[in-house]
Amino acid sequence: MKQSVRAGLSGVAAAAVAVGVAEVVAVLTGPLSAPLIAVGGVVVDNVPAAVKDFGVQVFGVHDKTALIVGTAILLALYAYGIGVVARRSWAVALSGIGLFAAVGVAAALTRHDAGIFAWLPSVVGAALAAWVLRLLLERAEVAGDTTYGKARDEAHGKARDEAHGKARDDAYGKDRRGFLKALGITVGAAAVAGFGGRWLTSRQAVTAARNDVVLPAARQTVAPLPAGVQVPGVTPYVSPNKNFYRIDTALIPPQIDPATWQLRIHGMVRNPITLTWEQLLQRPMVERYVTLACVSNEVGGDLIGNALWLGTPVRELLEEAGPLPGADQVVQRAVDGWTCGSPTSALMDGRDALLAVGMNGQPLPIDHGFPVRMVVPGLYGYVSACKWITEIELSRFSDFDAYWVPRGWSQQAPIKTGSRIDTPRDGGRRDAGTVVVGGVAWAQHRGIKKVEVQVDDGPWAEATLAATVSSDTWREWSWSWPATPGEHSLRVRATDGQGVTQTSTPAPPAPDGAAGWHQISVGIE
Ligand SMILES: Nc1nc2c(c(=O)[nH]1)N[C@H]1C(S)=C(S)[C@@H](COP(=O)(O)O)O[C@H]1N2
Ligand SMILES: [Mo]
Repeated sequence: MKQSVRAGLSGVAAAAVAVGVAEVVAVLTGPLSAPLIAVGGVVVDNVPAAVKDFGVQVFGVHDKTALIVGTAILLALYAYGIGVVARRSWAVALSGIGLFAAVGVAAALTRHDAGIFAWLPSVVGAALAAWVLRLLLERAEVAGDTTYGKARDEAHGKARDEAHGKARDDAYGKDRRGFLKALGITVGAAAVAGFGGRWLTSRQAVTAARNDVVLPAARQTVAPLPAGVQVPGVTPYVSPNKNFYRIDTALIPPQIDPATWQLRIHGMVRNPITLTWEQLLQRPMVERYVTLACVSNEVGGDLIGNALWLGTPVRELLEEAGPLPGADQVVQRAVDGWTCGSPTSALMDGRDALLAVGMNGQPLPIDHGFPVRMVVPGLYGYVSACKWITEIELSRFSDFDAYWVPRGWSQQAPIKTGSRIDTPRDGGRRDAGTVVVGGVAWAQHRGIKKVEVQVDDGPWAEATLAATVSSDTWREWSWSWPATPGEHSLRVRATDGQGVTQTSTPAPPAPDGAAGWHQISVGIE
């Protein structure tokens, strides 16, 4: 192995130590103070919108994993370079490591929960990395020609003299094995530290507090689901919590202990209100099925899900607070500083906008906003569904742009009518004869009046709508297709409760939601 490669790998191993040790320190200083997470968080908040949209499109709900892996790869390349440079100049390498620490510290200090020790993980990690790099380089150079350490000189003085001799070969072989072993041990230790630290952090999560939550009974419960809401082969009418799509900017979901949670309702109101968790739970609770949708959902995509939410009506709270004239925007702020803004009118027009504490009979999952989030039928998530909410501020659209608005998304974004074919799958094959085509259609708060399917350029055929519980959820549908052999394309379009049919003109998700008809290809044999 070439000396420079050994040096590069030493750099990578040292970086692994930095990251791993930082995770352990972060157990004490807060999960967002670990450099990889802190830097990733800064990237999330600052990358150009187009890059992030690309990330969501390509990686969907795995965009966070992709970001962390990407950051780790960049760091590995950087560390490789530092390792190589260290052979020539230890001073330059040290500055490189210092720069790594500085970036980590800067990122950690800007995160929302930054405590006074948020800088510690990066600094401790970098210091240990420098030490480990030095040790590894000394080992790496044992078989080389540059100037590291007495050990090398002793081992090699002899070997070099017996040029091309067996002794030298042995020394090289032993050195190489010794070096690889040292490298392996270092990376192994770093991994144990990293995953151990992360595991300890997750144990500190509010999981225990969440397990202790006893949800209040609802003042109005929903009737049991009617028979026939579900079409066989179509996505479940109610999305289980563990499969429910997740979209947010949080690399680690905020950990909020309900005991310390508070909601402040303020801004342009007559009576500012502060609610504790206990007070919130004492308010009247209702149960409602509401289908959430993400504005990033592509035509045919799966960033949409339906759940039974338990929560208190937002309208009643707002009425108590008393919005002042002109307060046309309700800004919702999460504990991590993320914001969204909904029209005040939408929250007070009688629809079931909820401050939700329960999802499908469970306390909100941590990923979905524990302990409290907003759910508003008919508005995309980024303008209404604030998770980990701690503030409601009455404001004006002309005075405040929420998180996604300066990033190129519309201030207001009602959910567009949509429909999707779930069965058959795109590219699927079936035997000729009757093929049941099925899927979902949604126009939250307007309801679905009609779904139609078109085969190739044939006439539009009306599908059978499944039962539903309200206009606020999606609706399943099916259509029996007399399928003939050949390659066919199937298209779907829905008409909402107001009689408006989905436009055929495609639109990308930005700035206010994708449009166009979902189309699939099916081969009939
Ligand atoms: N605090 C916070 N709330 C948030 C977001 C976020 O990034 N941070 N993302 C919103 C978006 S874009 C959507 S689509 C919904 C998704 O909710 P879910 O993850 O529970 O499906 O949450 C909304 N609430
Ligand atoms: Mo979203």
